[in-house]
Amino acid sequence: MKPVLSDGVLAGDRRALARAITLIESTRPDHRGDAEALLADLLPQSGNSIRVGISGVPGVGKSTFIESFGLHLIAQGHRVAVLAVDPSSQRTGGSILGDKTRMEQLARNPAAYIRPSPAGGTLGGVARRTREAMLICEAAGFDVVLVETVGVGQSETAVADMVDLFLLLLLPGGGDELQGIKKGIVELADMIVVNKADGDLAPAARRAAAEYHAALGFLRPASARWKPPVLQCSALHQTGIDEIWARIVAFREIMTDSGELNDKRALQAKTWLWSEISDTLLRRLREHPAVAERLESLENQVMQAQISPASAARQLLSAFLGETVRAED
Ligand SMILES: Nc1nc2c(ncn2[C@@H]2O[C@H](COP(=O)(O)OP(=O)(O)OP(=O)(O)O)[C@@H](O)[C@H]2O)c(=O)[nH]1
Ligand SMILES: [Mg+2]
Repeated sequence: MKPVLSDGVLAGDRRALARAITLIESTRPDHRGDAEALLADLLPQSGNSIRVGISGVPGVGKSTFIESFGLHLIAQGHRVAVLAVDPSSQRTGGSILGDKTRMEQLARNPAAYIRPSPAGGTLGGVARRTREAMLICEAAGFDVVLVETVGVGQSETAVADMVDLFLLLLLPGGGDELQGIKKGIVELADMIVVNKADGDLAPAARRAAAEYHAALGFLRPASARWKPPVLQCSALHQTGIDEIWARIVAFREIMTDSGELNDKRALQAKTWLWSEISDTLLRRLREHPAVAERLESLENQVMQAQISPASAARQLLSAFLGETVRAED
């Protein structure tokens, strides 16, 4: 049976959209087949958006920024979906929902769709469900997808791996360490925005922007055609927002014309394929009775240096595959 759900999604029906995302987020094994059929239906209609990742430490103003930025885009006729990757979220309904007070207007706007991070699970699982939700939102006609993540390390890499442009929000003043930004995150950014450039904080924001501009000069940009700019804004007072969007549009134009955007998405899809394979293999391996039986004891022996990790791995793989895995394999 062809899932009619996909028709509802394609027609832009919000309830169908919500149900579709609930289906792909389901961890019930018997839902997975329906979810894959739905995605197969929708995949040809996906991809027509600009995908923007937004990250920054707690309190930098991500929610406030998404509210201002989203409303600015909607005023220009865009339709904006907001998703999140936050595997640490224990809060019911994930992080964004509890945030709806900060995104009050956006949450009420018919041209916006806000979906909290899928609750629980590994980063890999949460990232997969967010990627799939992104495709569904695109099929439903959202032409801008914002993927938020809180600046806690690994999740930024996962988000950078699923978006066209990764935007890092920074606080006025202080270097990376002072701001609690993990090593390597600045390198992921296609655009840096110093938020809270208003009132008493304006001079500090200018200084921070100049410092980051200088620091980026030492990094080799990911693309020869795009040097990550350092901008300033006030999410609270809605200043600098239009400039940020103008740069994102410019980025998309340059990257599309050169073919780099296509290449990037193709590579991301390939990476996604391999993470699906390794996630499934690892899960099956752990669940395999002959492996499960020996796992704990071998782990302990490795930890106590009684057996080498390589040899323990071979024993577990042999148990899993039902054939001997030799050192030279
Ligand atoms: N002065 C000023 N304050 C801001 C600005 N943007 C956000 N804030 C304030 O900073 C605080 C944190 O803002 P949020 O938008 O909740 O920050 P967040 O990054 O979403 O925080 P988490 O959800 O905890 O990760 C709030 O008190 C905001 O009002 C800004 O542009 N200027
Ligand atoms: Mg927030």
